[in-house]
Amino acid sequence: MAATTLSPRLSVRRLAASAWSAPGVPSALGGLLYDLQAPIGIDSPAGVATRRLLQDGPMLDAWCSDGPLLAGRSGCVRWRHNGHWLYGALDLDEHGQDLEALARRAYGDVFATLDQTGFTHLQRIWNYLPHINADAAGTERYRRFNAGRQQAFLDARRPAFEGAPAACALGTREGPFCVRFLAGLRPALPVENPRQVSAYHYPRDYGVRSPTFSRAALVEAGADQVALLISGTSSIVGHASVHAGDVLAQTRETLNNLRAVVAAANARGDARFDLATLEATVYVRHAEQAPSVRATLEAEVGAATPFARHALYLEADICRSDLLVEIEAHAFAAGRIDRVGA
Ligand code: 3EB
Repeated sequence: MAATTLSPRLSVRRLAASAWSAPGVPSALGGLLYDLQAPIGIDSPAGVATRRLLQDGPMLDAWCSDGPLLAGRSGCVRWRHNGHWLYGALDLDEHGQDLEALARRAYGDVFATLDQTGFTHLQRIWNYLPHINADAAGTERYRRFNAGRQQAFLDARRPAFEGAPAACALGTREGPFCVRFLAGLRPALPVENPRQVSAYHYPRDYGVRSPTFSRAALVEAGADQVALLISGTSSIVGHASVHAGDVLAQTRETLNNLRAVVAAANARGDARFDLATLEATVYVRHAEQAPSVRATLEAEVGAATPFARHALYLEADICRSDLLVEIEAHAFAAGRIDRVGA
């Protein structure tokens, strides 16, 4: 295997959607566009229906690396790669199909993409499900999604428990079922949160099939950089949602969980991550609560920190109906991953 120092560097650029066609950005592997209908021109990424809060103008996260890109399709997945990193996207209209079957097929196509391109290892997955908390024949749609997702991992003989990729799953109020993913040539190192039961071990009260994700992933990002990719993080302690109905207490508990994940990541190598320098995406269920969520984050983390200044606030539903806020984040730091320790 090639030395990781020879890999081109992976980076994320958080941009106004209108900057997609700016110099440099067209070589992005892909863009996660947080808006359903941003008119951003030729070859623009398909958006997800998460409305920006507190500030105007749709944003995107461009996942970038160097070198010529190869683009292709595998089933419903559109992908681009540079020989080191692959970014894929799919958008499916349900047309009344069962979400469990749809998720199983979608993830089947994700794994077919990985098999066909040789990018064996998922690093991060983003899921956007219309009406995530709605009931479908007696079962919440998120739970149906979990059943189809886990089955697809098992179908493909991929780690559905320990070793699952970092992920998030948010609810949209319109638009298709969307999956975005980043894959690479080496496995990410999964990181769990000691304050929380691993999601893949949640008890059956949360659905007969557990969610398939790790709390975070450490990734060798090239040029001796390590990326910390933190999954959607919410006000869950153990396996229970806490502070029902209190969005500010949920925000503070979510920060406690983020701190714990950062500490767990820092124990797995010499790269040093810090809550204050994470680039965060903050999903808020009720748009009118966004100003007080922001004020709480600024009070807790510091209004002048990169965390507070770069945070992107989006309207979305959270995968449990008692959760009002969820935060995901990424950061890059110089260092190496300790795959043996801990
Ligand atoms: C949680 O901790 C909150 O189903 O992929 C967070 C991150 C959550 C990812 C997923 C769900 C997912 O259980 C919800």
